[in-house]
Amino acid sequence: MTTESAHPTNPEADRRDKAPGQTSKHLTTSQGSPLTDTDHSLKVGERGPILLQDHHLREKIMHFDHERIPERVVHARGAGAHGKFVSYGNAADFCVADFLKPNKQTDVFVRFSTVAGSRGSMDTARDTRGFATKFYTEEGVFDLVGNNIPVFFIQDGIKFPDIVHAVKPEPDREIPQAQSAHDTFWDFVSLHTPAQAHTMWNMSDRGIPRSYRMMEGFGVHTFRMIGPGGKASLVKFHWKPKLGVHSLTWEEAQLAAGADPDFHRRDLADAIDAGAYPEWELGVQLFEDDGTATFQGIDLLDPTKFVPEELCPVQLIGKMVLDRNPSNYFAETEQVAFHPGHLVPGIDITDDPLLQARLFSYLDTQLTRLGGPNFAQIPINSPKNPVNDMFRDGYHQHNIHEGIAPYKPNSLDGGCPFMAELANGQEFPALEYPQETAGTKQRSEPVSFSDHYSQARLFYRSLSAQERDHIKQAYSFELGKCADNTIRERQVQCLAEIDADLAAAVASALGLPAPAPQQDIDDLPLSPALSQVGGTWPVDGRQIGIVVGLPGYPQDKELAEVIRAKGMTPLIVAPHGGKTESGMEVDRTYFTTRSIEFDALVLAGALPPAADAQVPLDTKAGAGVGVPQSADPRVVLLVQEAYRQSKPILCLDEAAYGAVNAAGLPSGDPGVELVDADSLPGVLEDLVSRHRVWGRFPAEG
Ligand code: HDD
Repeated sequence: MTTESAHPTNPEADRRDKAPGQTSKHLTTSQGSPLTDTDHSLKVGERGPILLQDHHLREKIMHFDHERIPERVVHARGAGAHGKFVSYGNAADFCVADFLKPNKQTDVFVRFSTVAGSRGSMDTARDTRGFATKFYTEEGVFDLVGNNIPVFFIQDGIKFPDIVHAVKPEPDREIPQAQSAHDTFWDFVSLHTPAQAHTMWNMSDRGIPRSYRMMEGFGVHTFRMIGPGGKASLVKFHWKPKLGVHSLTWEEAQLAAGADPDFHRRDLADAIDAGAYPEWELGVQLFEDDGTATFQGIDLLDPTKFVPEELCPVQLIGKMVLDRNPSNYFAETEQVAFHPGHLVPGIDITDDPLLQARLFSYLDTQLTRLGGPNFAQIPINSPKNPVNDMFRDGYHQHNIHEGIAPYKPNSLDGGCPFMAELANGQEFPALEYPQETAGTKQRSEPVSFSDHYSQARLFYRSLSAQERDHIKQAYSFELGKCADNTIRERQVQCLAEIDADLAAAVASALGLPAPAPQQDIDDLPLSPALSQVGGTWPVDGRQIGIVVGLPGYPQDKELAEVIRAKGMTPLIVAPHGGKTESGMEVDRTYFTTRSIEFDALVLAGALPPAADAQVPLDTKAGAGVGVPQSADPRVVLLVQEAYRQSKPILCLDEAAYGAVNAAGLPSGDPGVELVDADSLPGVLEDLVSRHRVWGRFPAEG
């Protein structure tokens, strides 16, 4: 925790304090002329018509009319942050990239996103998340434009418009927004079966991350790294979050979509404001570049395949910390333009046909989105090293180029600029590996791309029983939203090729017969690393709701302090706004909050009984005779939701336990505990570090 704050639990107030606003002396026109009035148009008399000569009016409205730019055709909804990448130096053996030299520090900007929704859609949609990183290296910009899922829907970029048209809202009524739970999506993916592995990941908990801070990132494709002496290796990039990989429950995701559609955006910004800077380690899986682009039977050029970590461990080569929020969303997060072809010497592409098509798409899309070819001059996109590209003119040209000879060769500019020299011992530019290539021009699918099911099966079977239950529920929900029975049947048939039990559960939820598999699918060795259950992780920035009545819990200040000392963020939740008796600001009221905001609840002191709630209450009495049996219905709802979402609920005394009873929770349930003030911090940290109380709801199958 490093940031000093005047409002430790209210980053919103801090943000406003910090905002510098406009700094010049006067309000001016865009040409700099001082203005004396911006509230009234120039009119004939007090109540007469407006004059066309009112330049300030026309200029102000003209600029406003053009404030929006086209949103990204995919990944329109996103959140960004600045940070630093520090290299461990151990990649220098296999990659000559300057930013991977020992202890080298490089500025970065990261943009996280959903894929399908529009710019104003909710953060918690079930979807893949984009994880795009811009490294401003001394050798130019390197963009790692990845996702939080290591496989992709399609194997060739020519199918990208098809998958995107299928998942986007149906074109007649433009619904549903930001959802894959509709006919056109499942129509396409059940026919185009290479998509089955990616959809399986989407239906898993990975499709609804708890936080951008708790997601892995993957480069997806195989890239090529050039080492000293020109030795090439093939690599897959990984980002490993310090906080572990965690997800929402489906109930939380749906609740947040209404209660806080900006859930992930807010979470990232709040954590950075609170000094809980998110961290990831960058890792690579390294493969020999022996000309086959194959590893243990996996075609490394097929982007629908991943390489389990058990077969090829991830070597960690550096660490990224995000420590600064953007100052202006539009200028930075909206205008940032990534491109998988923004590479630096030492990192090159491979023949993955999805990657090759991407190389065209990302340049092309910016022409429409950012209004011309000079988008690299927008500050967030500009390399931090000198640029001398000899490109000239075009819309939004910001540079005033000197000289008269922007061409090569020239003599009028003394032959400048000169070409870069090869590094010592280097026989070819480290940006362009001299890969041999030959073949017949053809449109075809390689045989090694034809297995569409065995990795989906490997993924499903590697998960815990609870995670598999979530997958069954997700398919049942999504296909349950499809109107066309043929599409449902066809997708359930695809599931039967993956796992009979999964197919049977989903078929039963849809009221369909369980189909038999029609293909022989390989049983690949399982990959326990894929499961998110088990283990403990740091609790930095986790939100703890301290639920109190008013005037408050006598030791609420001390309680908040011990929670903050553990790196978590305490939030006082009280019946109404204001302060508690000890002077703690109320962060959330019973009216404004829902369980989605908290990773755990601490119920402290006597909470208001139902009678105080001004709302009739029909509570179920639970165990614990002798303590209050009723509570404010909004607290009851909070407790019940937190319970269903397998979150810890700790009560500091018998009085607080009354809300647990009123919520009808079974006594002695894991993670619902009566604890004393001394043991609370330890118990809370232990429970929150496991992300959820997994033992509360044993899996069904
Ligand atoms: Fe893409 C944006 C990731 C395949 C075409 N893509 C975009 C973003 C991410 C990805 C993270 C958002 C970047 C940002 O925050 O600005 N895309 C991927 C991954 C893919 C992938 C991991 C497969 C492994 N994409 C892909 C294909 C194509 C595109 C095959 C087209 C042939 N993607 C685009 C795009 C976008 C984009 C249309 C929209 C906005 C933009 O580029 O700048 O060009």
